[in-house]
Amino acid sequence: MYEDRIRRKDLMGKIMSAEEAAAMIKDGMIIGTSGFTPSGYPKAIPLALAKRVAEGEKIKISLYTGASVGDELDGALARAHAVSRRLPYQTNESMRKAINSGEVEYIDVHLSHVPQMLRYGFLGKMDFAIIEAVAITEEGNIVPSTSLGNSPTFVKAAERVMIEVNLSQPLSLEGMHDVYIPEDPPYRKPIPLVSVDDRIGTPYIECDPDKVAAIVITDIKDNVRPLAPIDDISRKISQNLIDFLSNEVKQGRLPENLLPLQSGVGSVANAVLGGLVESPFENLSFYSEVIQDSVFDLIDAGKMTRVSGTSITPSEEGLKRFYKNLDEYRKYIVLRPQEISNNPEVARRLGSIAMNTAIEVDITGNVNSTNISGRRMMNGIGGSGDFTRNAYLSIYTTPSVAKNGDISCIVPYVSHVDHTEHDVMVIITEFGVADLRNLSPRERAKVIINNCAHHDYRPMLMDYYERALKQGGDVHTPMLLNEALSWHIRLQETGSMKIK
Ligand code: 0RQ
Repeated sequence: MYEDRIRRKDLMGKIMSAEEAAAMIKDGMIIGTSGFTPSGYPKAIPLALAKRVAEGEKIKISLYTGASVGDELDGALARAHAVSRRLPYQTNESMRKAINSGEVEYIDVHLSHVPQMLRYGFLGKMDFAIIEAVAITEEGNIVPSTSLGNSPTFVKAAERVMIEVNLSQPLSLEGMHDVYIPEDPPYRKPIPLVSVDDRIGTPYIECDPDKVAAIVITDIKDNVRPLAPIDDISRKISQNLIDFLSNEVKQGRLPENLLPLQSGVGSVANAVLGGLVESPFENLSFYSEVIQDSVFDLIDAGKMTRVSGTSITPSEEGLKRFYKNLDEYRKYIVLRPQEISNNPEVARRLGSIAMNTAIEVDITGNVNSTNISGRRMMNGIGGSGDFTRNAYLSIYTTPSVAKNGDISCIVPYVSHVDHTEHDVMVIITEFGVADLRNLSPRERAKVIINNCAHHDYRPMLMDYYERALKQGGDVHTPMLLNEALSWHIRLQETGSMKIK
């Protein structure tokens, strides 16, 4: 059954149960795993580890991954209280709870930084890398599954490696990956990638067979997440985006097939990208990290011809479709390590159009993508910052309000800053587009309030803005220090940002 997947025969002796492999993991260890979104992450060993800890053994690990991972890893370990430190991104309910309660120290970091931070020695010495694979080559190298994430550097940096060979992952994923690890300064060279579909590395992760501590055979499927159905608001945001991009083409600021697109994670991002199926654009390319259902829609519609990412992140339906048509999709898709998919040098060179989602935006264009009311961690910055600062065009989309209108997503001042006004070029809500390029903070405020805010909040925002200008003294940035966070305080005290 698995013989054709473990082609280096002297590694057969390393095959063991998930329980035996998990028994090697001790308290205080630093563990790095494959996985980027609930895709291509190890499942059997983490579940076995969580069981041991739930049964009473005292183990707390530092858990490093590519990005978010499935419940078998983040959820099971968080519920077993087996994690003391976590980076760089998560979307799991149980992990989120452990982070916000202070049980887990969470380091919310740009995704492209993680591998080099590990190699530079800032993240400690990694004890084990646990990598999901579809196969092991004759040389002992690892053929990854549905994501690449940080796996190449984790395998290189870890003392030992555990491999989960997952029989549910089709062998035909082999050949889709392109693994390239840059040298570190002062020896780093330009990354030789000038086009979305360039291949610059190997189709496997290099691995010294002597480092392999365990091979576990499993068939647990990727626990992919459902995407919310596309609603009217997302549809309007998508239409506003398409109108904006069409005008950019008309003005000669973008070619007719645009520039390589990057799209964030989540239902809004998927819906916004999906809207391009109905757009006039042809021959689109995608240089991003997550490949969601909408990318398959665009490929199927003949609209998108080149796709580069670090992870296949579909819904359950999308995953079935991906597996069914894998031989076709392979012609279009390259999976890269996140250090390359999210690389600032490459994003700047290719001229990315970065489209990410905000939790809230303020009237001068600062964006909060991570902390609800400044304190409660939602997911993390993920790759949004990697792209935003380095893109040709950086766009943030958000519905104008959240929680049935009790929260305005356009606020006087953001309660946490992930992307500063210097990095954010365009804001889009269901009401319209604020193009902030070449605008001063006073000009930005008027455009954001008038074009993007919900009607219920526009007068309040305008009132704040006008009083900020009138406060006396020198005012470059319209801000009232004693009111900047007053909307969040009102929300906390009354359950709504509206004045009752
Ligand atoms: O709450 O879950 O209770 O319903 O936040 O909001 O509108 O469903 O949007 O799923 O697209 O997520 C920014 C979190 C948006 C995501 C964020 C509440 C809202 C809802 C989710 P419920 P929506 P999405 C590439 C790029 C950062 C990382 C990133 C994200 C929930 O896109 O994590 O971009 N981005 N990575 O009700 C309080 C507000 C709110 C609010 C929304 N102002 N206040 N709650 N919500 N606005 C990917 C990777 O790097 C892997």
